[in-house]
Amino acid sequence: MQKEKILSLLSEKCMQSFGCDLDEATKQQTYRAVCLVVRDLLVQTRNDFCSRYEKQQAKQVYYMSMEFLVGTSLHNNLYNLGLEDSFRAALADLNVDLDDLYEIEPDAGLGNGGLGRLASCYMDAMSSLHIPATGFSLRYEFGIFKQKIIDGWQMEFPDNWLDMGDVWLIPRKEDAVEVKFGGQVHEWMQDGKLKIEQYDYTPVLAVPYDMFISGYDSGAVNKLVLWSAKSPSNMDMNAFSRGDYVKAIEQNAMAEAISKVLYPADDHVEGKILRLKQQYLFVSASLQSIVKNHLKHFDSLDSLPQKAAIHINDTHPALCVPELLRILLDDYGYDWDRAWDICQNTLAYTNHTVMSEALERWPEYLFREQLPRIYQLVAEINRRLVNQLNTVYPGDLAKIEYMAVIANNEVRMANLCLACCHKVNGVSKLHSDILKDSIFHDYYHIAPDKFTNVTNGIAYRRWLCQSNPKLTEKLREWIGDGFLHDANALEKLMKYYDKANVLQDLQKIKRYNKEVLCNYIARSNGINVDPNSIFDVQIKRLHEYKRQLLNVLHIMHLYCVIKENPNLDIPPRTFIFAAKASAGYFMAKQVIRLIDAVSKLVNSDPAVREKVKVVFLEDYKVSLAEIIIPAADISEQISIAGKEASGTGNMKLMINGAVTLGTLDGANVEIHEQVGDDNIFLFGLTAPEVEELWKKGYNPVEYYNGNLELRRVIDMLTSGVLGSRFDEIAKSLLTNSYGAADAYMTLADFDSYVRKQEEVGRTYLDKRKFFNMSLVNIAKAGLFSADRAVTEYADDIWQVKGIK
Ligand code: CRA
Repeated sequence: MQKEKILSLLSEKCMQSFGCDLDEATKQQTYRAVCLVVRDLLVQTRNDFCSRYEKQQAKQVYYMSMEFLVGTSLHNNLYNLGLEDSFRAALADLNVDLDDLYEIEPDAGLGNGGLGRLASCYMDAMSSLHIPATGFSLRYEFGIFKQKIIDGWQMEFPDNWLDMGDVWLIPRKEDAVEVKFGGQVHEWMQDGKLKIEQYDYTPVLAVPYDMFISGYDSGAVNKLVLWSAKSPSNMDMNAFSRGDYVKAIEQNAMAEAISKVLYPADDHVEGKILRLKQQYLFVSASLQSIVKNHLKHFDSLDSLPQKAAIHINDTHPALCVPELLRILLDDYGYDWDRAWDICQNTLAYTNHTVMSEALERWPEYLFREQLPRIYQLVAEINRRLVNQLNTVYPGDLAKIEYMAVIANNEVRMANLCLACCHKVNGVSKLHSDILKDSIFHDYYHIAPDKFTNVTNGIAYRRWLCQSNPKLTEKLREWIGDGFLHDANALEKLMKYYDKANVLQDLQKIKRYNKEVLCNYIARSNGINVDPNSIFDVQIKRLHEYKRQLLNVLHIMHLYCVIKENPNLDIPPRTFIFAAKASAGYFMAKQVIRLIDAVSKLVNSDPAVREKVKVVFLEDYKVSLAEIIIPAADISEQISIAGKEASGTGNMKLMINGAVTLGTLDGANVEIHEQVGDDNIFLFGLTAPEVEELWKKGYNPVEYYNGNLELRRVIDMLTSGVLGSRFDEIAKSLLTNSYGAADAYMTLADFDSYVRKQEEVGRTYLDKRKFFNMSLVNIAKAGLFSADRAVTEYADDIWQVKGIK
């Protein structure tokens, strides 16, 4: 697009939206004008795309997810549309730097971590692959909290993203739908047919907001529909005229509370009523709109499975099962068997975790009270399931109870999905095997064909091309542009495996990205970091199973070693952490406090700080990850084996040339398969070894007693040398006071981790060797593209095709 054209579109927008001339606009106004112009371009492309797939009567994907961690959109959209350079040039005429506008944009943080970001990566990939898709979620007024660390403590602050982020959203008030909560169910016979009606319920309106999702160099634009909750009656006028103002707005506030805030827990659930209401609101509203859309183009819902693939992203949208059934039975008069058949063939489910605290279950009374009709249907699903199980496992009451949807006064959402969906997948080979062999084994036994694997993938054009332009430019020079469309073409880089000048260039690019990060760290933390040091990075949610603690214990060990021997010849290291802890997660917050204390100790000690620095970056989010990842040398993926379902940060770091230091967990296993033994630093127990050790009886005290280095650092936790004491952490490692002692086997893996870290240091001294490893990691990262993952979903689970 010509620069002049862009400027005239911007001028028009400025006048329309703010009543001012473009050259008088503030930076914020210019930012909004740019976004609005881009949005218009997306709408045009979307309209063309819709008419094409509607004409072909193509099957569509509906991706249901409580979370979409979108991050920022302007850069992504301009990049995908191929308009970045022309907008940059046009704005330069106005003395505006496009990068400054990028910085104004708040992250749309409508997710906690991996699962939410995965959903966004898949939306991007579906647009790039021309697959007609709609994502459904909630329009949280407050996304994931903003994090500040004050005296070592994590503090949470509200994230008012809509203030600026609303520019990407288009409301469709006329398409609002009603969702019913509570009340009673009335059943009666009429003309020989059973009729059902819910009465005395509380109605809540769900208002859709559209966000357009572009694909790379693609004629397809898909949309994310975010539902916002609203009370149907603005105000109780009777109460208002009585002077009872609080009562007058009560119902309003209660309804609107539903989409107020994202639940900030990752891999963990709390059975809160509000969360159940959130789930039902978005599920019911989305299914009503899917059904309506289907009937616009086809004459009955019989063809729903042929034209719609509805995907349940973890169990959060599991209410899709009874809600779709309800619509078919109550609203469209289907009989049970036919309705169940349609549900089965339309719905598929991805499991994202084996952590038992993340398996959603609802107290039965609460479920029945909030969703009386849905409860009846779930009870009937359960009755039929138990009958069927009685024939497969006659007399095995324990097994049948374990597999039931309702048992022990709880409704179990994973079993609901397993009982209904035609496909169930895990998110890495290891994780999918664990589902089959252990947590869902009994379901696997009765329906082995349901189970499949789709290893996660990332939108690498965001994580490599947009966030690491220097590397991308060089890659284009070395291997051509093929990789921009097909990540597998990165493999061509292997021909430079040993080319000195290429390895030097890789080193230079890394060095440049490290300087960018150093500047950020200096601004945010006031710490001067040496860009020649190894950037050793662990960035992800704070969770005990991810073992940030193992990383810190090793740093404490290094501290002791250097204090003992100040002339120790090791390459300098910068340990970089970024992580949010769920607000109510006590141990996770203690670990943040420990990282903070260790960083103060290390960074202020003249004998140590030349060799080791520790940095905790506040408020980890997509846009911060985009700065850290291109600068990383070492990617810490050190969860206890068997617990990290996949990980996706591991893939983002790999494709940017960081070398993984990890356990054989989640997708690390497949990263290892790709790069081979020589290009990864593996340590620790394997998943079967972990299981074995639990069976044998794990006693962390034996490790403490048997390893002086380990004992020294554990003792530091309670000695006060860190400025304050960390008794709870020490206790959690050595005693049973917080569940099993050392439930994540940090002590068992300590020695192996320390030795591997020594190897990392030695390897880095040989820069050529290290950048060989780095090169192989980039070259072999193609497998982890979201394009590959989405293609597998499309072929094996959804049976959809891209539109030519
Ligand atoms: N916390 C897993 O723990 C995985 C992502 C995406 C997680 C990660 O290992 O990469 O999902 N699980 O598949 C989850 O959210 C509810 O479970 C995650 O992000």
